[in-house]
Amino acid sequence: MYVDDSTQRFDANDLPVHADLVRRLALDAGFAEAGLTALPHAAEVRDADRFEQWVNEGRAATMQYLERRRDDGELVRARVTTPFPWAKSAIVCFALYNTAQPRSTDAPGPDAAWIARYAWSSRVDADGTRRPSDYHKVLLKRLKRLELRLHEEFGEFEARAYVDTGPVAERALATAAGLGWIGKNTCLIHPKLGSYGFLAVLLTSLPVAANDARASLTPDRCGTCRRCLDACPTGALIAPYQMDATRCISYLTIEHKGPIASELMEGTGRQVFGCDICQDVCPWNSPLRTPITADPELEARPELVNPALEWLASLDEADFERTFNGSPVRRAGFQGLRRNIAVAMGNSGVQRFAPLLKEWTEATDAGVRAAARWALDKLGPVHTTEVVALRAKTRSDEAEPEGCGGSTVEGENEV
Ligand code: B12
Ligand code: SF4
Ligand code: SF4
Repeated sequence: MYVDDSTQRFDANDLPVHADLVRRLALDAGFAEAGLTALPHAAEVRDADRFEQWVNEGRAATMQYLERRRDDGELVRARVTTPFPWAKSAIVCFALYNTAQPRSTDAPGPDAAWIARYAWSSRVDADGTRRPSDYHKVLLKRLKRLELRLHEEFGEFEARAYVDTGPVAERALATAAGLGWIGKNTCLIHPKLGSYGFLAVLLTSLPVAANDARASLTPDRCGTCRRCLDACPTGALIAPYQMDATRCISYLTIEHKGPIASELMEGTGRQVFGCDICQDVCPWNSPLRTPITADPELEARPELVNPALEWLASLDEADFERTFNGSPVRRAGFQGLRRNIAVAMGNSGVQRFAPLLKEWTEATDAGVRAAARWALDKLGPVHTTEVVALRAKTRSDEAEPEGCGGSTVEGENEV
């Protein structure tokens, strides 16, 4: 939850912090890369304007936490110095999650779903058991380790650690800290590590050494490339560097509650949780260029790579909890995942899914029902009178899915 820290006062240590020390300590704490910027950073006004425009154009869909304003109308997360006026520096860390597994764009079998790469993560416990890991928890622990080391060096100072869930525009800070550039797909791309990386931010009251106050920025290396824009199946990348989240499969399959608009279901393809397409086609993530992570807490869970739709559909609520407890996939919820599976089944062209979809047309969840009806229709001729009647019902219910106006996700976010 957002906490108004504007009233907090403390005595910051005056010793300045240096970028090379921060980077060394961040790498020791388990990150692949790290950068440092003084706050407010040089592009704060420009980035705040971009953020404000994005929100004002309604691109945030139902993610209301992005639109939170102070009493004076200022957007809380447009500038990091709004909620954290005491912050003098931002340390931004990058954790690579690129594993050797295939890409979503590699030709799969027709009955395979796709779960976004970032959500596969796991670690092997001392007893040899592989367990799901959630990057929020994994990286927050590393940020805390980094903070502790900085306290050993600098004594008392104020700090806040965030991985995804704070009122902080992490990509803007990462750019300011010199970690990479924002690509036309809106992702932060590190010139050596690509964009399959999580961001983690430590805000501190430590001043930055004069020489390091402005990190050297990475130039935009997208050039004339447009692969991500051309590949996005739902037209969510409405222009270079501009994303309309209401159309993004990642939003639709993770954050959006209730029915998915029928005109977006086809484009959703086989994605049942998140979407990697605009990153998979990016040359900066080419397997020839991008290293594979050696991070023991972000290893892939083989069963989540190209999972069979039939297996996912067979999970009941208890299985869902068992399979995804401790994993980011849990955020979609059981019904949300089932809705997405129904959409993917419709897009698969595999007729043997029809009986199950028919069953789901009577589901209690409106999102699952609408998706199952749409999917049956999409699968085409199924020769029973019952299904013909159902198609007629689908058409009369077409008004039901209404863009992205479903129920609101409360609280802070995950990707
Ligand atoms: C909301 C959110 C989403 C939304 C909206 C995404 C979006 N593009 O805005 C949805 C649910 C769709 C989403 C999807 C994903 N997300 Co997300 N998401 C966030 C979250 C919580 C906030 C992002 C936000 O504020 N968006 C609003 C826009 C306006 O802000 P912004 O993207 O930061 O702003 C930059 C652009 O607008 C850009 N810009 C705007 N106009 C222009 C013009 C020009 C010329 C240029 C150069 C730039 C530019 O500059 C801004 C500042 O630098 C962040 C975490 C955080 N707290 O920041 C994670 C985060 C961005 N997500 C992340 C991830 C991993 C994903 C997914 C890959 C997950 C998946 N596989 O499904 C996809 C990627 C989709 C994509 N192409 O972006 C990572 C990104 C890491 C990276 N390397 O970039 C983050 C940082 C989380 C984390 N801690 O690691 N996400
Ligand atoms: S994540 Fe998928 S839907 Fe969203 S912009 Fe990228 S390709 Fe398009
Ligand atoms: S696919 Fe091309 S345009 Fe898109 S982010 Fe990558 S380099 Fe930039």
